[in-house]
Amino acid sequence: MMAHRALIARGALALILVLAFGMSAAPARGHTDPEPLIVWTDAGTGKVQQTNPSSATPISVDFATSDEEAVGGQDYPANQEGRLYWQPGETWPKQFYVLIYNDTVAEPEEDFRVTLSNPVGGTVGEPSMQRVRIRDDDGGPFTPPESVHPDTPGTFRFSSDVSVVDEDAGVQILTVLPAANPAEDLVTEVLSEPTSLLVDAGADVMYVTDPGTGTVYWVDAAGTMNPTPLITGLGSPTDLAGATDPDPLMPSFWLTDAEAGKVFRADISYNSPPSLDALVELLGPGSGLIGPTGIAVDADGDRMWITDPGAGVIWQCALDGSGLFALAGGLDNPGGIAFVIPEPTTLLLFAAGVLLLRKRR
Ligand SMILES: [Ca+2]
Ligand SMILES: [Ca+2]
Ligand SMILES: [Ca+2]
Repeated sequence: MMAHRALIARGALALILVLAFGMSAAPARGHTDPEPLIVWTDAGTGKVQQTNPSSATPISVDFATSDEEAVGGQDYPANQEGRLYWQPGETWPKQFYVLIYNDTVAEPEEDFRVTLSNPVGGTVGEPSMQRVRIRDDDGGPFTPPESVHPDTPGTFRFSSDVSVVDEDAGVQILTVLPAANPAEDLVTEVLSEPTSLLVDAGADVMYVTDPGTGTVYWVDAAGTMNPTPLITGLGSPTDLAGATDPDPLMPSFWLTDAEAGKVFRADISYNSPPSLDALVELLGPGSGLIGPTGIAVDADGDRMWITDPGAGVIWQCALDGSGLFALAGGLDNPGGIAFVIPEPTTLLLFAAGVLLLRKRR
């Protein structure tokens, strides 16, 4: 159980690209394609959120000094201030410096503050202020500062709440971490531990697993989560995979239950609202699975693959669970899995080469 929980936490952030015709609630705009959205689950906060990857804009925040025991103009230049910018895609910390004056007075340590304000594209979190403690070099006593370590990820904040600088150093470097581009809640309800998402763009429906409560919910195109779960009573539903069945009125998806060691197929009826028509256990204890987590489905090829960190195995079987065998074994901790169709690079290069030869003639 504990092992499974750790595995779930590791794979907690599931990302999925929702194509234009999918879950966007935006009205159609003529013939232009609507912007895609990135939708993800966050098991830590219990949220299902979304953002438009094209909407990222520069973000920025001000910094400015103010006195404590250290006095601007005497111990350091007064009113040192500026603004830090992050362009879209820049997610790393930025640094700036403040200047220190060296005097000849024997004195105890002296602090001044540097504070963040006026955020654009995010909010200011903790630590929003860094105390700079000047250590005297003229024989005065020194008391080291006590540091606390608040950190509010996703906000503008200092890398630490306090730093020490020698009076004769002349300069102190401070580090600020950026806010994340803002996301909006797709689902307003907070779930226990949402992990995996599956989008059925054709049906404008999204499925969300919540291992914390052993349920699978569904969400409509407007982001409204049906309060009645689609599936309940599971041990720890971890991952979903699917492809619409040839019969569009009876689509299915496949899911793993890491705690129960099972793999299910869920058959859905798209009446209004969608409902679970049948939950079919395809693989369970005795099949060899120990703690299946990730799942990928190739509906055309009638195969699926399952990661099993408990067994250290990637399993392959038919979509009905038959013909199970270990495709790969001896793995340390296999987690996510995806089905990829490689592009025919070799063929394209060959064709380009032929064109080149013909031109040279
Ligand atoms: Ca001084
Ligand atoms: Ca001095
Ligand atoms: Ca001094």
